[in-house]
Amino acid sequence: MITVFGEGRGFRVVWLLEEMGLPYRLRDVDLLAGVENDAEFLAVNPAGFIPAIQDGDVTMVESIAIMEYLMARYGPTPLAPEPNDPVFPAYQQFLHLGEAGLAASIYFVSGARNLAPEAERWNWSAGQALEVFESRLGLVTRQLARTPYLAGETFTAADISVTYALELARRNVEFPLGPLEMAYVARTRARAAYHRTMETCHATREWAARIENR
Ligand SMILES: N[C@@H](CCC(=O)N[C@@H](CS)C(=O)NCC(=O)O)C(=O)O
Repeated sequence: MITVFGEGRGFRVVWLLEEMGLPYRLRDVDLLAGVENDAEFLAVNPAGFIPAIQDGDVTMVESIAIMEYLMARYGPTPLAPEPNDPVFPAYQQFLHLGEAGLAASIYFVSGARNLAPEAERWNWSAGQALEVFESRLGLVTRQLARTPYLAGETFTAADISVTYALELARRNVEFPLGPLEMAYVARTRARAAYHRTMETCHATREWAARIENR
């Protein structure tokens, strides 16, 4: 049984597990309450960030690396096109751009806007992170003008990676997504596995409901 520690970007991992139909359990990690007293979690990830997984003897962090591990170990799966598939380069690029370009940047904008002291909310680094997010988002928009999914005609793990980042931007910093991205997110969110993921990820669900009813 695979254990996923923490939501946040763990949402991607749970979504992938749901898409692949693999058994797992989600173990809550409350970052806001602080992890210093959560000895079980700190034994898994002494650095204290989420998500982490345990799969038998395997312990891993980094949501994209975890997804690649799960697809390689328990695939093959259409969520990960083969290297000789013409869509593979786009798949690989957007799988990583979803975290390294998009989520990693907007996460710090979100921290500044939602957690920082008032005077720090619009600081220079948050502005730089927002610019990085916007420039990378341009690549997503360009691709979505050509194809319904980031690697072409079919949904892949790159869409899990990027959808998570777009949802984070929309919910946490009220980033105004354009019509192509809004239609794309509506498409990826319509998947049955996304709905099951939302059922499991109660903290994400509650946070999303609070924002959407605001
Ligand atoms: N690149 C990592 C980012 C992990 C990350 O920053 N997670 C956030 C929550 S989604 C976190 O644990 N933040 C608290 C911390 O870094 O101490 C991934 O994709 O898993």
